[in-house]
Amino acid sequence: MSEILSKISEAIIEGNAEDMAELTHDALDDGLSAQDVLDKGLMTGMDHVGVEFKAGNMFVPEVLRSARAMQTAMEILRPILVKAGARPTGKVLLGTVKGDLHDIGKNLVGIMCEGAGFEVKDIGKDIAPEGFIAAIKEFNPDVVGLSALLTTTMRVMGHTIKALEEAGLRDKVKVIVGGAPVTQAFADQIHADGYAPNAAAAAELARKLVGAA
Ligand code: B1M
Repeated sequence: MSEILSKISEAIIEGNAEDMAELTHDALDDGLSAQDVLDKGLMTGMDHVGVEFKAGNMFVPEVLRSARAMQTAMEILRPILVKAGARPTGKVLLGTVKGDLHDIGKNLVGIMCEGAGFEVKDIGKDIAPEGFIAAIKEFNPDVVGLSALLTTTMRVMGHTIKALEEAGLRDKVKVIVGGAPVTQAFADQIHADGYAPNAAAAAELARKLVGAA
């Protein structure tokens, strides 16, 4: 890997948002493509963060710092990637379901999906089924991601999928679900198209569902 890509990857792992804009511009000035900066710099760093977080060696504040550093670079790369038509993977709509205010994991899913080439619309937390329906009609996503962190709000994922059926939208989108209490068995029970245990797996699953992986 080139020195500048290693520095970018390290800055992600260290959560160094301060130097990220300069590093990203340096890489582009060196002639690297935005896609290479994303795949070989940012994603390499984020993959490492994902592994360390899962192993219990990194904690939420550190992961959030890494996520911020990623966002700083993505603000520079996003317009270039869009202009270049790089990996037009598809569109992902994301939200945490009604009654649930946890959004840190959902935000990570959004970043990983962006990194995987999706256009992402994040409609926030505490989103009622009608909120998802309105956003689907407006944004026309390929994949809808529902997040829930509470055993009490998990069931709202099922209500949301039912509401999509009733609104005649269920066949137009793939629905994926995730969050700490959610399991594959639960996803099957509520007729979701897929379940992912973490943000990287969610992006990978979304790519699979749109036929990009
Ligand atoms: Co709350 N909380 N919380 N909380 N909170 C939990 C979830 C809890 C397990 C803590 C505990 O008791 N041990 C517990 C839930 C118990 C249960 O239902 N079984 C709990 C509770 C009870 C509550 C309140 C009810 C507390 C109270 O008021 N009495 C309350 C509920 C508020 C509400 O939502 N209505 C509450 C409030 C809060 C805060 C607001 C203070 C804060 C949230 C801040 C925020 O999100 N902006 C908070 C926090 C931070 C937590 C813990 C400590 C951390 C959650 C987190 O961000 N983890 C949590 C305990 C814990 O998990 N250790 C806890 C880091 C994040 C990166 O992981 O969100 O799991 P996570 O996301 C992962 C995966 O789950 C997955 O990918 C992510 C990254 O790999 N994933 C998806 C998530 N969404 C996905 C979607 C996908 C695919 C994968 O596809 C679409």
